[in-house]
Amino acid sequence: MASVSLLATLFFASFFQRIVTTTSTTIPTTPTTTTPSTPAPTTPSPEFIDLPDVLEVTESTRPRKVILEFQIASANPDPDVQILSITPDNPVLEDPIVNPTNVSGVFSVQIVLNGSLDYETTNLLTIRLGIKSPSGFVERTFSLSVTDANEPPQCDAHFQLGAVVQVPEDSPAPVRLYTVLAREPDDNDTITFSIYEVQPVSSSAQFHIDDKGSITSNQTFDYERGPRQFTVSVVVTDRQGSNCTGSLLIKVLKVYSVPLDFLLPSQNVTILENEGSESTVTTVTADPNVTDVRYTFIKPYSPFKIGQEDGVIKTSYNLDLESDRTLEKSILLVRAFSMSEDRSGTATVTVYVQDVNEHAPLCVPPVIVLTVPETTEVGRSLGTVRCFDVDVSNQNVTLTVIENSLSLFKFRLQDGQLQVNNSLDYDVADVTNFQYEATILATDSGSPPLTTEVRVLITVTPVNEFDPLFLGPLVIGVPENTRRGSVIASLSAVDRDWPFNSLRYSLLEGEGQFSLDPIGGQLYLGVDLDFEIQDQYELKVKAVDFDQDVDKTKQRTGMAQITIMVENVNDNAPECDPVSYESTIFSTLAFNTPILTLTCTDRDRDHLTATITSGAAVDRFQLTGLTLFSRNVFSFVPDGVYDDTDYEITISVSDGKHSTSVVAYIYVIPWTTTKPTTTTTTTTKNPEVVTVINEFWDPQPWFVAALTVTGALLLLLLSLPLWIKLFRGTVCRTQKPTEQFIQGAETDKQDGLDKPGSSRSSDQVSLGGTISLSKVSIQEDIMRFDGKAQDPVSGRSYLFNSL
Ligand SMILES: *C1O[C@H](CO)[C@@H](O)[C@H](O)[C@H]1NC(C)=O
Ligand SMILES: *[C@@H]1O[C@H](CO)[C@@H](O)[C@H](O)[C@H]1NC(C)=O
Ligand SMILES: *[C@@H]1O[C@H](CO)[C@@H](O)[C@H](O)[C@H]1NC(C)=O
Ligand SMILES: *[C@@H]1O[C@H](CO)[C@@H](O)[C@H](O)[C@H]1NC(C)=O
Ligand SMILES: *[C@@H]1O[C@H](CO)[C@@H](O)[C@H](O)[C@H]1NC(C)=O
Ligand SMILES: *[C@@H]1O[C@H](CO)[C@@H](O)[C@H](O)[C@H]1NC(C)=O
Ligand SMILES: *[C@@H]1O[C@H](CO)[C@@H](O)[C@H](O)[C@H]1NC(C)=O
Ligand SMILES: *[C@@H]1O[C@H](CO)[C@@H](O)[C@H](O)[C@H]1NC(C)=O
Ligand SMILES: *[C@@H]1O[C@H](CO)[C@@H](O)[C@H](O)[C@H]1NC(C)=O
Repeated sequence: MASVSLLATLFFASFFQRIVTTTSTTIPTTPTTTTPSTPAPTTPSPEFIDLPDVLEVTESTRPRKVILEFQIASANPDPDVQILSITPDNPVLEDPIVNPTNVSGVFSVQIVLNGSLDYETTNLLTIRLGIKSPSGFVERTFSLSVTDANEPPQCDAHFQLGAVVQVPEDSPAPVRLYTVLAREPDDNDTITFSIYEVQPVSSSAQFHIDDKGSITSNQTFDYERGPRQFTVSVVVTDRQGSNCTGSLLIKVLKVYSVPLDFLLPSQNVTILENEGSESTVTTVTADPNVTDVRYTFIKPYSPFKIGQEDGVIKTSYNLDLESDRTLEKSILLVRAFSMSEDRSGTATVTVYVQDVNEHAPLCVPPVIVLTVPETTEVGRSLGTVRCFDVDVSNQNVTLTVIENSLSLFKFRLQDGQLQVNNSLDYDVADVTNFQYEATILATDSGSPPLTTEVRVLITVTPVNEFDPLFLGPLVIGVPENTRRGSVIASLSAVDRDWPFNSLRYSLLEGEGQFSLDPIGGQLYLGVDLDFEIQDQYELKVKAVDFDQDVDKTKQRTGMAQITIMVENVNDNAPECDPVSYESTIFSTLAFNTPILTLTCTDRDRDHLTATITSGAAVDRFQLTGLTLFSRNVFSFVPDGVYDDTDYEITISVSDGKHSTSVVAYIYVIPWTTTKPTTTTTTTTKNPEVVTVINEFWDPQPWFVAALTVTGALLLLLLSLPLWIKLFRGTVCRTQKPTEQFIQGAETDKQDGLDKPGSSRSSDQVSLGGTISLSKVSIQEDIMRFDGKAQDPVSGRSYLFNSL
């Protein structure tokens, strides 16, 4: 600085000297001493014509300017006008210029300023002029009054042209650079200094100039980084606004000093977040040859601190990226400096804090518990799961549904929305409690990934969707002999709603005749059936389900029309009316001519068959259907074989199960030419019935009685051996009739009737085909015959009406 000031002062000094010198040289050193010439007697002496006494000239009048012009008269064609003296001595004027005018003997004289006038040094000059001519010498004096004018400040010429200073870069701030030299010529005027331009413009703020013209910079210069030269332009202004300008070129000089180097001038360090406070980040090391190195951060970084002596950078506190994202990257500038030597250096440490996957995703809601009806349609939303991850780097969360075997394919996720993917059918047997369980797994994108589970528990409530449906058969056959109170059918209906087939049965129509077990569906018969009276019943049944919906009142009904077909059972014996027939035929009656036809019916409409059961008649007659025909094998040969003429034919009419006996009395009229031939062909017409009235003997009652007893005894006596013989021969055969007897007895019992057909059979057997009449026959036929007798001689039997 001192040197700069000195330099400037020297300049100023030389400048000043030059001014002084110049001033001195401008002063004419050889004042002309005019010697008045003696004018010629013949010629008039020259004279000044219009020279003023006082001439005012402003000090700002430029040199070489004509300040005064006047005329002289002279007879001499070449008058010599001289400035004889100037008081004070000052070569301020040039030699006067004399020119002739168009008037003879009159000349014009011009006074020209030689140098500058200065009011401040000389404000009044006295000038002596003289004209020398052969005719004489004339002298006059006039005053030059210098008037004051404002003069601009005068700047140091060197500065005006552009001063140059060189500044070492290590100069401490504020740096004094230069003092502007400027002078105010006017006595009572002052000057001010100001900087009006700085190049580069960006550095304007750092330069200042004080009221003494001293230029300083309040910043240090940096040869490496900053601009290496600046131009500062200064204007010096007086109070009148006049100015002078100049500029200063500042050149920054590089200062060579040995920097303190780091082993690693730039480091990239990556650490993990949440490692706690005081965890070591890295160590910076400067030149190990320098012993007293200290380390410091150029500016403070709160998350980190540095060991002043060892250069170990540690964390100040636990660095958590989740709470402060700016920690991801920090650039630390470390300054190392030596305390003894004036050396320092800077290193850059870039610290990257890496995210650690510490937080599992957070899901809302944390669990999904829902109750939905089983009819919830596919695609229906069951809720939306939103998951977030607070970790900085792995905020992508993927959701997946994990289903168990039961809930497989039941649910799906679409943009976080849990949807029904398949029917949530309640009506399946293998769902326990009707709850579907699944898990939504939220996985973050960290490594290793962290997961969060969202439990999904969907309870499905039943909906009564299906009507009960009756299963067949809807037509039920029931034998008519089914007992009242027995189960005739088990109705069953199905219902696909779970719990399956929880149904109650009831009768809509047919109550009274039938009853229905509401639970088991058993249909009970409530009436006695009789096919012959009513062979069909119509029932209307109903099945109502229950407990198949959350709303217990939601029940469904299934109905069916049941037809009970009464099946016919052979439970009636054939009925013949009349039970006794009479007919008289000729012995020659053709075998294919019906004798009589039984009028028998069966209420069960069974096919009836008739069989001749009385032995004697079996080989004489035959039955075709219910029609009796003669076999035409009678032999009436007088004195030869002479058949009976009266036959009592017991016929059993059977419907296959039950039988009824009828009796037919056939009287055969022997024909003269009795020959079992086909002579009856002539009698194919309806036979003529001839009633033959036989005369009979009518003895006294006592005689009849006695005779009857005698006959009976005789007959008994005669038939005893025969009976023994027959009995032996039919021991085996008697078994059958016994069975028949038992069956018959049962049937009779069932029917509640007491038909003595059995005794008749036993009679037939015991009598060995001899004609006998059962009590019933007698009773039935009592209207016509009430007596029977046998001729003891011929053995012929007779029926008689005692009336
Ligand atoms: C100073 O200047 C002012 C105007 O500029 C003038 O009026 C005054 O007379 C001056 N004084 C002197 C001592 O020259
Ligand atoms: C005019 O001034 C110059 C110097 O400035 C000087 O040399 C010269 O003699 C002067 N002329 C007269 C006539 O004084
Ligand atoms: C001489 O010249 C001046 C101007 O140059 C003029 O005014 C004057 O009239 C002239 N005189 C004569 C006599 O020509
Ligand atoms: C330098 O001076 C300017 C203007 O006064 C100011 O804004 C700046 O802060 C100063 N710089 C320094 C380093 O003092
Ligand atoms: C100096 O003065 C002149 C004339 O008055 C003016 O044009 C110029 O702008 C001034 N310079 C400065 C830097 O003010
Ligand atoms: C540090 O990382 C930056 C950018 O990632 C790279 O440009 C630079 O070269 C690295 N420095 C070191 C010392 O590895
Ligand atoms: C330290 O000094 C040794 C020997 O004087 C020199 O070889 C080495 O380069 C120096 N190290 C540094 C970093 O300047
Ligand atoms: C995270 O998700 C966004 C948008 O969905 C995607 O652009 C990005 O690549 C994903 N990032 C990773 C690491 O998967
Ligand atoms: C949805 O159901 C379909 C079949 O119905 C199956 O193919 C698909 O995988 C299911 N989707 C999910 C996510 O379970």
